[in-house]
Amino acid sequence: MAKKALITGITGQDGSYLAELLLSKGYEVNGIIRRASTFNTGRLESIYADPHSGNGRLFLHYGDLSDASALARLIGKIQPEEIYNLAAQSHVRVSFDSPEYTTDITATGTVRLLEAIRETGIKPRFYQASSSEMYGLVQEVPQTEKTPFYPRSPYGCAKVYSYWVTVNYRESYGLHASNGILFNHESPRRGETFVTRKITRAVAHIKAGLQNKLFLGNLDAKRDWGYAKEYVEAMWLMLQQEKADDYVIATNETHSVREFLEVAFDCVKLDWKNHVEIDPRYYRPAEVDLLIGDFSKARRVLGWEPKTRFADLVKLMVDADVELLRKHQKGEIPGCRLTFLRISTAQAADE
Ligand code: NDP
Ligand code: GDR
Repeated sequence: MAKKALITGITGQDGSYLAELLLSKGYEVNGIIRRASTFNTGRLESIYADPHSGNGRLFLHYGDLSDASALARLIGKIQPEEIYNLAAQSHVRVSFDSPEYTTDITATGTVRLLEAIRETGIKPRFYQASSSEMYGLVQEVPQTEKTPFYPRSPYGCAKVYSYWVTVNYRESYGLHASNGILFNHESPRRGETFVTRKITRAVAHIKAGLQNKLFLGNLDAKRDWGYAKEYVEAMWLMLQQEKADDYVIATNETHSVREFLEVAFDCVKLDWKNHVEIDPRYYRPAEVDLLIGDFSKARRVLGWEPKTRFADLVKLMVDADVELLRKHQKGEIPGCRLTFLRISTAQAADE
């Protein structure tokens, strides 16, 4: 019998990479998706098979982290051995505009899921997508599993709650529950309003003559940027350990947004200074200035370490956006496949 996993946030950047990883390891993968008026399963296109073909091991179910009864029903029905909680309102800037909603999904959503697990009486292993945003205002560098938290946004505060409630359910109920404290991780699948992808998309458009200016906020912020595809392996490794625990996943390198711009524009032989303008709209009421993670515990216990370093990551993302734009311009993005997927996932609701 294939091991069963349940992923919340499967349609996001990390969810799609994790689903691919688990399928490659022989798992049956179940994902919770939200009903949306627009199509939100694009990142799963390459791994989705029509459930009627009988071949697929990826199953999508409608649900929402705001809907406790649906969560309990799904967990009871699927009986997963592993649950990965990746769903969140994950945009830090947006969390200042929608603090209550962010708290409901990114904080309370986690305890809803944990309670749903308790209600069903099964004992799956549980992964919580914790974040380097919990460190917020710099207390020490590099940040480790022992560095105190000082969140600087409603998002960061919500993630601190989820971190602690995960620890609490581990200690109170003996649940195998682990926090991955992941530092920023990026890829060609990164959401288009996060700064890295915003830059690499703009680079492709500017190079093609479709855009001239790129408006950004704070260029001085420093982040520890890694490659998402490698980070989901760490999530899986955490749930394979005999004992649940909390781990920093990072590269132990930090770079400013300005450095990201320099390398990205350099990939297509352009000077970023000719194209970037500051728009204070993108400033945050409170900023996280410096993140750099010490992943030595993950290396020691999980045998995990990052392979893709900063310049290679930037190049990989620029190349992907240049290629994506080329395909769009040539009409090579297959529309009919998208329609097919939309129909199939709609049918998943009737399971
Ligand atoms: P994304 O923003 O790409 O994906 C978020 C996912 O959550 C999407 O699938 C989204 O669905 C889903 N979601 C949002 N709201 C709800 C809801 N109310 N109910 C159910 N699902 C919902 O995030 P990433 O893949 O980048 O990140 C994954 C997780 O890891 C998040 O929790 C994020 O906060 C955290 N994290 C991310 C880091 C990063 O650098 N990427 C670093 C550290 C932590 P839909 O497609 O419908 O919007
Ligand atoms: P972050 O990522 O807030 O670290 O959260 P983001 O890419 O949004 O910002 C990184 C830094 O860039 C600065 N910045 C801009 N950011 C955006 N989005 N848009 C801009 O125009 C812009 N200009 C400058 C920001 O001020 C910030 O300092 C991400 C998310 O994936 C979280 O879910 C996750 O938990 C953390 O990473 C770790």
